[in-house]
Amino acid sequence: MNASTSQRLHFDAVVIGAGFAGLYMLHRLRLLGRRAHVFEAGDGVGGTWYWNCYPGARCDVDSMQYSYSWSPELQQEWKWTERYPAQAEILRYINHVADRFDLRRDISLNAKVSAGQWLADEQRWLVRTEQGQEATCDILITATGCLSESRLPNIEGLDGYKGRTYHTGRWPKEPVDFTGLRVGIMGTGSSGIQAIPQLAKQAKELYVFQRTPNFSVPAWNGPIDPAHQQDWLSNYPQYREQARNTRSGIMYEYGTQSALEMSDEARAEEMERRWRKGGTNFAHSFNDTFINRQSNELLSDFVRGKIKQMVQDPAVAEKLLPHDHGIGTKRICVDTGYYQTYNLPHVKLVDLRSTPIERFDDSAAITREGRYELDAMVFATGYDAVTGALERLNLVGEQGKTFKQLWQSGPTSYLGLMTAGFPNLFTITGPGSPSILTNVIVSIEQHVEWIANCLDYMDQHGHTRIDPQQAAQDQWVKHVQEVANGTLFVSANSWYMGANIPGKPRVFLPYIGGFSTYASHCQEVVKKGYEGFDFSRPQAVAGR
Ligand code: NA7
Repeated sequence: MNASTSQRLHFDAVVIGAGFAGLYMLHRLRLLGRRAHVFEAGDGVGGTWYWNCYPGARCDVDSMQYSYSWSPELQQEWKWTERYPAQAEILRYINHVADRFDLRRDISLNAKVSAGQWLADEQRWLVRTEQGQEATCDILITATGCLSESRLPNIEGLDGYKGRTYHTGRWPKEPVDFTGLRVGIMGTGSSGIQAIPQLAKQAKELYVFQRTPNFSVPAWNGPIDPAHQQDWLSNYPQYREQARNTRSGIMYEYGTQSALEMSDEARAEEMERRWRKGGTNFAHSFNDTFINRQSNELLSDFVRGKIKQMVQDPAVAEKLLPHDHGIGTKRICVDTGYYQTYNLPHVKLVDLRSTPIERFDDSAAITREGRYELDAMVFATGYDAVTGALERLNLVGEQGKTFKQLWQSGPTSYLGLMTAGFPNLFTITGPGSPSILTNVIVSIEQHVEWIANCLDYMDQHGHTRIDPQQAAQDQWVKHVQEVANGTLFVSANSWYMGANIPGKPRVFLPYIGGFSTYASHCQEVVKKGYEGFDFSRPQAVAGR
C-alpha cells in the first residue's frame, strides 16, 4: 500500500501486527475473499522474533512443535537445525512463510497503529499510524502479541547516563559488540538468563543486577536429532492433534502422579531423569506442581539443590536461590550455562534487594555500596504483558472509552476474543485466553481459525456487526479468575499477574484452564449458535 497522509483507504479487514498471528490471519482473510491489510510497526515481519534479536535469544518450545500446522507442504519442506530454535532461525522461517504465501504485498511496514476509533455512523473502525497513514475497515483484528510492549525501569538519572543502553525486546538490527567493555544487565527473567552467558563471552566485566532470582532448567540444546525430526515429519497430523488435546498445546511428558504419592527415592529419580532431559517439560514432573504447595516445594527444592551444585561460591549461590515463589508460578526459564556463568572471574552478581540502584550518573550505576562504572547497560526488564500492547493502540470504542480507561481494575473480554463496547474488533490471544501459557502458535491458530469461521458465518447470514454480550463477558471474566485462584500462580508476583508494572491491577491475565478445555469451550459456543455474541446488520450498512 502506498498510503500517504492525505489518503484514507478502506479495507474489509485490517490486522495490526505481522508476527505469527498477523500473518496467518492475513492468509485466512484472503481465503475468505476479504480485502485485508496489515499494519506492522517494525521494518520487517516477525513480531516478537523480529524485535528480540538479543544475544542468546531462543525459543523454549521444541523446534518441531514451534511452527504453523496449517500447511502440510510448509510443514514438510522446512527443516529445523537445533532442538530449540534460535531467534534468527525462527525469523528466517517467518520470512519464508511471508514469501511462500505472497503475504508481503498486503503489509505496510514501519506503520505503527497508535490511534483508532469506532465510527458509529459508518459502523466501521478508523485506524491511524504514527507515520500518518489512515484506514477504515469493517473488521479490525489485533495481532499485537502478549509480550511486545517492552518496559524500562524508572531509575533516577537514567536519562543522563551516557553509556550505550539496550532493551532485549528492542535490540538493534546491526551487530552489537561488547568486547572489552564493562557491561551491566538488569533482569533475570527468560531474556536475561539467555543473554547473560552470551554477554559474558564478550564483556571485560559483567555486572548482573538481580532483583528476584528465578528458576531455570538446562536446555541441553544441540543439533536436532535427525530421527526425532523424521518421526515428526512422518507423523505431523497425529502429533499436532495430540498437542491440541493437551493443556499447554505442547506434547510434554505430563506427570501423572502427585509428588506426595511417590517414595522419596522414586521422586528423586524422576526429577533427576527430567532434569537430564531438560526444558520446560521439567515443570510437569508431577500432576500437582501448580496446585499443591508441598509438591511444588519438593520440585523447587530440587532445583535449588542443583543451583548450589553448579555455582562454586556459596554466597553467590545463596543469592541465586529463588524463595519468593514456587517453581513455574513465574515463567520457568530455560538456559544454556546460566548458573555456571557466575563461576567466571569477570562476572559479578549484584543483589538489588540488599543494595538497590539508587541512581545513574553519566557513567555509572550507583548503589549504597558504591559505583559500578559501565560502558553499556542492558535492560532485560520485561513487558507490560498481555494488555500493554492493546492499551497503547488507543482505540476508542463505542462508548467513547479506550481499553486503558475501561480496564482500570483488570481486562474485560469474552473468551479473550472480543470486548463489549468494541464491535467488530477481535483480539488474537487477548486477555482471558490461554495465549502465553501455551505453545503460543497453537493458541494463535485456534483464534485465527475461530475468527475466520465467525466472519464466514457472518457473511452467510448477512450480518455485518458482532458484539459480545455483557453478561457472557462478565461470566467469562469471573471464570478466568476463579480458575486461576485454584492454582499457586496467583501467589507469585509475576507478569501473568500484572505485578511487574507499578499501578497495574493485580489480576491473572491469561486463562489457565488449559488449551484443550478452552478450545472445546469455544467450539461449544459456536455449536450453540455463537452463544454470548450478538449479530446484526445496522441501518448504516444496509445500503453498502
Ligand atoms: P520478565 O520475565 O518479565 O523478566 C524481567 C526481569 O527484569 C525480572 O527479573 C525482573 O525482576 C527484572 N526487573 C524488572 N523491573 C526491574 C527493576 N525496576 N529493577 C530491577 N529489576 C527489574 O521478562 P523477560 O523479557 O525476561 O521474559 C518475558 C517473557 O518472554 C518470558 O517469560 C518468555 O515467555 C519470553 P522481578 O522478577 O520483577 O523482581
